[in-house]
Amino acid sequence: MSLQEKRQEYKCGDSYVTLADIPPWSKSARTREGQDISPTSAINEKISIFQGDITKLEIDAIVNAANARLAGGGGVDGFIHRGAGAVDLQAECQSLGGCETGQCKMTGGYRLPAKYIIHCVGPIGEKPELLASCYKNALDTLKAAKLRTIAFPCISTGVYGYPNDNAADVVLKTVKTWLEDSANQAAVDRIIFALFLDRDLEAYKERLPRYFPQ
Ligand code: AR6
Repeated sequence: MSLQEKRQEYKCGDSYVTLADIPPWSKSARTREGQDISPTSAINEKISIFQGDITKLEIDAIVNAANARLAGGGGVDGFIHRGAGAVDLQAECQSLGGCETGQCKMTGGYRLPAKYIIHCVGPIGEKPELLASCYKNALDTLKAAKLRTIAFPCISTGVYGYPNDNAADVVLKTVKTWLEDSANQAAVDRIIFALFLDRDLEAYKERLPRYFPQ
């Protein structure tokens, strides 16, 4: 199926967002913060922030903040199931036998603009190692599948109650560490932080210059 034909099938119609619409962090405004740390210039090409609905992104994979039964639910999980076409996605999810906290499983994207969904089960409450494990496992899964673009919602910070600011620190540290491995860095084109709420946008804007100085 050509891209034009696939676009006709998107449940979101023509409100999809392409990678070309999302600048990398390297093109975002420079700030004076964090200048005592050496610039992470190559890595800065590989990350972006995007405020909005993750289900609109026309990229290789979007991450779902799922539950252990992979049964669908509210929050971003609800958006993703509706955007994919709930019946088809639910059938594939049911065949997977659930997923442990901190782990992930991949499915097709169905009628989403994204080709695949990587379903991560985040911790309930503040458990930094399990949250970090979600992000690392999703990135390893992306790389193993030879996919190159991915977007993450703020896993666990909604229904599962992880404090937003502390989660942002865990996420940025984990992603930075993953990207510091040169094979990982070469394997991906873009890691997008899809931020739905203003408070998360603020948390990331405040921290990005510290973790990824320009
Ligand atoms: N795009 C991007 N981010 C979104 C969207 C969206 N369309 N919608 C919500 N968010 P949550 P959790 C943000 O509660 O805390 C479900 O019922 C939201 O603002 O979706 O990991 C599952 O089935 C928040 O910042 O996930 C599980 O049972 C973030 O996504 C449980 O909730 C995560 O909030 C998982 O809870």
